[in-house]
Amino acid sequence: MKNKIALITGATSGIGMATAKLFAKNKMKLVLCGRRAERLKTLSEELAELTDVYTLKFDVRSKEDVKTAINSLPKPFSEIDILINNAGNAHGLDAFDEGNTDDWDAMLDINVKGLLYVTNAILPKMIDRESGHIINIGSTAGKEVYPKGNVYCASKHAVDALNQGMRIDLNGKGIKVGAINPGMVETEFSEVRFKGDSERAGKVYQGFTPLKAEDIADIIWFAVTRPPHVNIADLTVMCLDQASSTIVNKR
Ligand code: NDP
Ligand code: 8X3
Repeated sequence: MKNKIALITGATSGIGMATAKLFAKNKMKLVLCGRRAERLKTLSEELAELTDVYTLKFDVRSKEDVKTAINSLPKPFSEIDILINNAGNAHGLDAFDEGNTDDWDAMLDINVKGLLYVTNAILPKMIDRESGHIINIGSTAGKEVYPKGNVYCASKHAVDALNQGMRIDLNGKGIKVGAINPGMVETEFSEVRFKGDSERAGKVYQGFTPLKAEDIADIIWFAVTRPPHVNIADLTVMCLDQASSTIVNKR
């Protein structure tokens, strides 16, 4: 994997940041993406001691900004071998009839359309090279629907469908496509979902041991280090105490 180039969306936090750190330790070249420039700077300075790093600040919701950013990559970083489609969040946890349409827009625009725009911008060079690996970060929320999960679950079901659709349509073109679907991972995810209410966010993970971002990074690393003929198509992972979106053993 040394010197392979990986582009990670949502590298400023959580699963994306943990993956960036693990990839850097293994000497992969990195393109780190997110909206928070200061975090991108701090992370790239830290990882530059281990590998070559380039940062791109853009909002995945903007089709134009995505295209401009990806097209601006300098030669040493422009041939992306591995795309980690990770940027995404839940916004709100409300019954459907009490839902906030701005939250709905955010989830569908970021988790679904953002993933499409980034993939669309990167794919042509993978097709030309007949080589590449796309990992879509789905969720258990893309496998089942839970109370008040409505639109977030819909966005992750869409990721599940797109993961299958990409794999089908790219079959025979030398490109691996697979999804990693985590259950509850303690990151900034719930802080974002509850709009900065740390107390409410913290309660989500109380009384059991949730997954850590590093657990998912390990699995992503496993997926990208399989032999050329092996593609992890769809992998779901939960912590020991979680059995489904609604069944969590809290001690
Ligand atoms: P975090 O909130 O810690 O990280 C989310 C990342 O997405 C940040 O780096 C953020 O960067 C980026 N992001 C969000 N919105 C945008 C945007 N509009 N444009 C560009 N980047 C954006 O959450 P996680 O690490 O937990 O989440 C990562 C992925 O994992 C998401 O797709 C999430 O749905 C999925 N997931 C998370 C689970 C969990 O329990 N935590 C479980 C299952 C799946 P910035 O703000 O700098 O733009
Ligand atoms: C994140 C996991 O259960 O909060 O996708 O939806 S959950």
